[in-house]
Amino acid sequence: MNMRKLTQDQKDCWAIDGYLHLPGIFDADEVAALAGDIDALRARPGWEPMSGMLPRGHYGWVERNPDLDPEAFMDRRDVLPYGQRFIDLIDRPEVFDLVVDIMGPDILFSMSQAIVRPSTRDFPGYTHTDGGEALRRIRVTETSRPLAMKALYLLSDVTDDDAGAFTVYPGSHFRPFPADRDPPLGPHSPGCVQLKGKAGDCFLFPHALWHGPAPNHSGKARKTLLYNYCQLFLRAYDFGATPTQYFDRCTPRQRRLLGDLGHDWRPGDFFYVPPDQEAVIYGRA
Ligand SMILES: O=C(O)CCC(=O)C(=O)O
Repeated sequence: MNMRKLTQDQKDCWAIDGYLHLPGIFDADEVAALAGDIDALRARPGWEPMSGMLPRGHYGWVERNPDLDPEAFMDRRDVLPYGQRFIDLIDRPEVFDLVVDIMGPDILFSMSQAIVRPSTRDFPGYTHTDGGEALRRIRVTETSRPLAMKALYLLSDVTDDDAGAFTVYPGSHFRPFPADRDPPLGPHSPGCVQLKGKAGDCFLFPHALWHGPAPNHSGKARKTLLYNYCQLFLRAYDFGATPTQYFDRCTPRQRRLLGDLGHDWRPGDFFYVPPDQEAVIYGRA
C-alpha cells in the first residue's frame, strides 16, 4: 500500500517547530458525527479525572460525567470502546500515514481521549509535556524519531486568541525549558503560540513539545479528540492489558497497534518486532 509521506515543508516544520497542522481531515458531516459521539459519552460510564482523590493526572471510573450539558467540561479517557468511529480513527490514513513516516512502523497506539473545554473565566490554561515526569527529562535529537507523539483533532473552530486554542512553545522539544518557574510558564508566557484552526483540522506533535490548552473566553466550548502513538518498546497508557475485548471490531492493523502480536505474550515481545510488522502496518498483510 502506498502510504503518504511528509512533504519537504512538513519535514522542515516538524524538525524546526515540532508540530504539524493538517487542515480539513474531517468534513462537516464527520465533525458533527464525532462531536455527537463525544456528547453522548457524558451519560455513559468511563474514565475521567478524579481531582484531589488520586495523584495528579490519574483517572477514576465514573458512572457518568457530573454535567450532562454538552458545553460543560469533560475529559474522557479510552474512547475506543464507545463506537466504531473511535476505533477507525486509530489509523485514519490521512493522519496515520504521516505518523508512520515520522515514527517508523514499530509503533503502538497508546491512548485516546475526548476533551471539552468550556467557555469560562475560571480556567487559565496550562503548559506541560506528555509522558509524565520521565519523558519530560528526555530530549531526542533533531534527527531522531520521537519516542511518542499525539494527533489532536479539533471538532470546534478556534479562530481567536483565548478561545481554548491548543498552544505550543515551538522548538521546545529540543531545548531545556524553565519548567520550575513560580508561577509556571503558561499559554500567555513569551514564546507560546496559540494555534488557530477549523473544526476537522488535526495537529501532530511529539510528547516532548511543551504545549497545553489556552483559556477559553469565546462563549462556546472547544471539543477535541486526542490519539497517541508510542514506539513499540514503550507501553500504552490506557490499558493495563492488551484490550482484546474489542478486537472483533478491529482490522489486523488496528489490532497490531493495540498490542496483538499474533501469539500469546512471551518475553522478548514488544522488544523485538514480529516478522510481519512492516507488512501489517504498511497495510500489505
Ligand atoms: O487541548 C487540551 O485541552 C489538552 C491538550 C493537551 O494539552 C494534551 O493533549 O496534552
